[in-house]
Amino acid sequence: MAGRYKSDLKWSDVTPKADWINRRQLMAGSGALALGSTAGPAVASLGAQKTDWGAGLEPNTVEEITTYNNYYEFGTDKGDPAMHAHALTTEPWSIEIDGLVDQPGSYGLEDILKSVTLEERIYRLRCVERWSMVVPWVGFELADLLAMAGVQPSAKYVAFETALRPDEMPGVSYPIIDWPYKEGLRLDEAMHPLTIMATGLYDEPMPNQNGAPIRLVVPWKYGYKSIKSVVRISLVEEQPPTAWNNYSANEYGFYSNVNPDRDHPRWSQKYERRVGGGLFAKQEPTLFMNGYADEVGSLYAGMDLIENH
Ligand SMILES: Nc1nc2c(c(=O)[nH]1)N[C@H]1C(S)=C(S)[C@@H](COP(=O)(O)O)O[C@H]1N2
Ligand SMILES: [Mo]
Repeated sequence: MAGRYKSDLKWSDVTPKADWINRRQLMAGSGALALGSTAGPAVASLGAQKTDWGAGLEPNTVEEITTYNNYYEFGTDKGDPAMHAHALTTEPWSIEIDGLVDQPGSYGLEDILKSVTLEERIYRLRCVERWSMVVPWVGFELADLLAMAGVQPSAKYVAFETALRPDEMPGVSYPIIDWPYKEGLRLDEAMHPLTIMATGLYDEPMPNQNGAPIRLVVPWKYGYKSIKSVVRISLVEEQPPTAWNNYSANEYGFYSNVNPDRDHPRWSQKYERRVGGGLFAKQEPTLFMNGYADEVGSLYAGMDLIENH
């Protein structure tokens, strides 16, 4: 498609050797940082197809990506998910697909994975809190999963829900948001080829703290739209309620497209800081649509993006 970034580079070609060493230490190391439930030095590579997405972007290290997280079900500190998310049971896993679809039902992750092609997608991730990263995700297009279920013409939006497991998620005993974590997209956003369901990163199964075994990734929106550990996908006619919008609608809009011109009521969104750059990392200008405006700008033609923030 037009606007794809062109390159033959894979993350392993552009990741400095020090990161490899980091990563090997990590994998040989503590269970808290284990990569997925079968983690350990013998974990098989996912063998994801390399793609053109993300050429020229240098990924953050696996250590940065797996130790600086937002996953409030496991605590609100950036280090909490790495400490606690190992308790999440990720096998077996299924996603309930319901609402306006031809084939509603429970879709086993194993079965889903038999009928999709895993690709590596190196994407920028921009959190509404102003930090950013670059992550080499492994996943497949959400459109492929929606096609399996058969979207009916009356469907206009897609709603997502994270697992709610009080026994495994220490964070849900605090009523920070109205659990389970919920998100939503307009159908055309969900069908866009940039929108993926990710099952891994750095060519390994998804670490629990990053949303194992399967999470949404929508790179042109603030990170909170990219809901983790998805157990339900509903095709609906009306704009669905979402966790952060319910919490504070003026701060967190339904669209949440990255936009340097629409400040958060409590801080400017003009700049961001890349995780891993050290205490004195310089700020960089926030990119409109997180740098993906060429691909997705047309989805919002004619819309007031301040009002529809
Ligand atoms: N279920 C769930 N999904 C979630 C979150 C969360 O707290 N719970 N945090 C969101 C936020 S605010 C961000 S920035 C990203 C962070 O993804 P990462 O930890 O893989 O970098 O996950 C998003 N998905
Ligand atoms: Mo975030």
